Amino acid sequence: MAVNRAAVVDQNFTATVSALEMGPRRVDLDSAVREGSGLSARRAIGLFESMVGSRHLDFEARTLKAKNESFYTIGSAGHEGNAAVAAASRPTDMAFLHYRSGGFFGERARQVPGTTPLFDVLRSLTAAADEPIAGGRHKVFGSKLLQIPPQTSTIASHLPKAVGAAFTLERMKRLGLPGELPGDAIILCTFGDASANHSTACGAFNSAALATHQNLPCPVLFVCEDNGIGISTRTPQGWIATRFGHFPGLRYFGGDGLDIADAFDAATAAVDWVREHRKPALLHLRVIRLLGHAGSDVEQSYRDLEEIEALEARDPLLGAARLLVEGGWMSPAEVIGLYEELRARVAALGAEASRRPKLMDPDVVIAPLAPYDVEAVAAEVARPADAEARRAFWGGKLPEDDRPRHMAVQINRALGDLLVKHPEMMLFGEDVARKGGVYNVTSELSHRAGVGRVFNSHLDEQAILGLAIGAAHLGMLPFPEIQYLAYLHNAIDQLRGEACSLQFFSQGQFANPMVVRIAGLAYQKGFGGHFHNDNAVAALRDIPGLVIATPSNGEDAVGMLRTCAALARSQGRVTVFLEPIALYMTKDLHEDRDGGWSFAYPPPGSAVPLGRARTWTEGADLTLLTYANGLYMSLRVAKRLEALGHSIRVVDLRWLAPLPIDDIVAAALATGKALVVDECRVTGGIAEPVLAALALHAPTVQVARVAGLDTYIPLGGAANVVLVQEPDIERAALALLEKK
Ligand SMILES: Cc1ncc(C[n+]2csc(CCOP(=O)(O)OP(=O)(O)O)c2C)c(N)n1
Ligand SMILES: [Mg+2]
Repeated sequence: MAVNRAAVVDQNFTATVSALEMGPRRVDLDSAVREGSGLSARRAIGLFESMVGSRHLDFEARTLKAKNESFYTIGSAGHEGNAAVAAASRPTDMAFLHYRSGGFFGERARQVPGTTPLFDVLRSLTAAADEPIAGGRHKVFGSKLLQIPPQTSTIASHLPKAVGAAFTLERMKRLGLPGELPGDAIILCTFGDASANHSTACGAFNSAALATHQNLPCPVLFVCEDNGIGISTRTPQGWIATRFGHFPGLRYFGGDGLDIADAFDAATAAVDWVREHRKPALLHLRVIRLLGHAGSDVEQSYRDLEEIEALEARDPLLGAARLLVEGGWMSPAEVIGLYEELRARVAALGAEASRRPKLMDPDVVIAPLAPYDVEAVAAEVARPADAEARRAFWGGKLPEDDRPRHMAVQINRALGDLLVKHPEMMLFGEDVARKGGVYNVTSELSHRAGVGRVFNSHLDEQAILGLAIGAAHLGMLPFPEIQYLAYLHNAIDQLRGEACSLQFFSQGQFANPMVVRIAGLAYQKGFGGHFHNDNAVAALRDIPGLVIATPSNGEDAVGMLRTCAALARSQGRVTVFLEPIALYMTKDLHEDRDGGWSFAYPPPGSAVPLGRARTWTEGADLTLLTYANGLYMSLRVAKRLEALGHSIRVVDLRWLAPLPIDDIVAAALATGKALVVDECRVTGGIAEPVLAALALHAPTVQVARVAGLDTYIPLGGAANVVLVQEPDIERAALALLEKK
């Protein structure tokens, strides 16, 4: 049987401390703990207590795991020196933490009266329903009071939002917007050495450095907790210092995380530098990993015993104890007394934590995922903008006084009106500013609202969404734009893993409301190929809690955009607003110049309710269930079918998530026959859930579907053979009409 290294580390500590020789007793606790250091003895003792608390949490996690009462054993052992970063910073410096930041968490909590970090972590380990941040949904470090938003287990995915928050902190000051954090706050994020190689992390370093290059303030401190290894893969010797020692735009600080005085001095220098200069820096904290990657990790399969023992001899708790004992600040007995007292306290709290009720009710589990208070959203939609400001924004010419226009124009106006209504709204993405986006949807908005609010981002979708997440953490209302649906995928974890999970893992205490506008779907004429025509929505449909809006026309687009903004503002929700590129400029429906696809601008205050479909024609023989380009084609086909004597009901789903199930069922039952016209792919498209809903709730209805083939979309005319076309709809409709 493998030796229990936790027990070895534990015994090492007691044995080594007992054998220490105490220096001459000192009681001047406000003196430096070591000559030349800024760390006082008083503070060092406090830090040591936080470190010991963290260590006992790691031991207890394993003890509880052995009894099947804890569900997580990735710990902070060897990293406890990160407590020094908390000591050097303030509880108002928002911190996005690594899973080994137990020392930091405890030390920050020590600065805020009334907090119970040990019990909180124990309840997190045991998935207790009354754990204060995630309510038992994940083992996280998090606290609203401590400005520590919970993080997922995806390494590096929190770095883009840390940069986004830092950037926004300063942008809010420039815009004169009040914030929850003080004006001189900074943003912290911690992560491991292996994580520093991740492209997500590299993108964040780049974003921060680029801000410096552009003279844009971005007070973020990256803290790399370098233990030299990621699970079993070693980080090459010296890599972190080499990589970051001379990174343009990113100031480097290095500290020994095994020596609390040095760690504190380095952290203080780094924190103070970022606070004063409002620029990004990286603190390279050299630490070690004790007890393996997690409880289940057999470290000896990739590290020999000699090395493991050598690391254990460098235990940072021993280093801190030595400093305090040899300096004459604490006796070995006092150190061991503190150590044992904390062991007992953690054990008692652990026992209590494991007795706490667990999450058992599925409704309770998912309650924070997708909050929707219908009345609150309606009230937010109805809340008017300042009429004078609005008139000034539009130069005296209000959009509703104009003639009917196509969708691109109306989305532009809806965005403009939202910018007037929400001073905290920011709109950004690639080329959205002066160019007005690839399709002119945002033209003039930068000019009208100001470059501080509508601006171009650099070319990095993770950075765009990270900025949105970070900005929203600080109370802003971000409208990021992703240039094409195909280009969401290299950043989709920022939506799936991060944005949409935040309310779930914090029970709504933190929220990152946003409306992500994405130009997408297919049928562009003269501009083909897969990447500009992408009809794959499965990856979006899969994201829990995400709202997916697909307007088909200018009128609905405006009303839906208002609903999405209100959902964000009042419920903290995240929406993907998927704009069908091919319909942006479409003005006519049945014939040239009939103006059938141009709509008047709905005056502010009106909106399209979430998850409600729209019936376009009230036919009795057959229902066409569709959306976006499919709606446009279906209306044209319906007219031809009507000419043949058939009575066709055409319904626009408008929302792909949540789907308007009740409306779908009612519309299908009204005719007894339903053809789903899905412009997206057979696999993962919308016909799948629609047909499932009909099978479950309207089994008597005869159904059929037309959908795009499971393929990338080819260039030129070949696109038409893999995408749903009007004749396909017509053929399928006639077949269903004829069916007995
Ligand atoms: C994106 C992603 N890929 C893989 C993993 C699995 N994983 C968890 S921790 C880890 C190693 C991280 O090493 P490092 O950043 O050095 O942190 P450490 O655990 O050493 O503190 C890996 C690969 C993950 N969590 N996220
Ligand atoms: Mg590591």
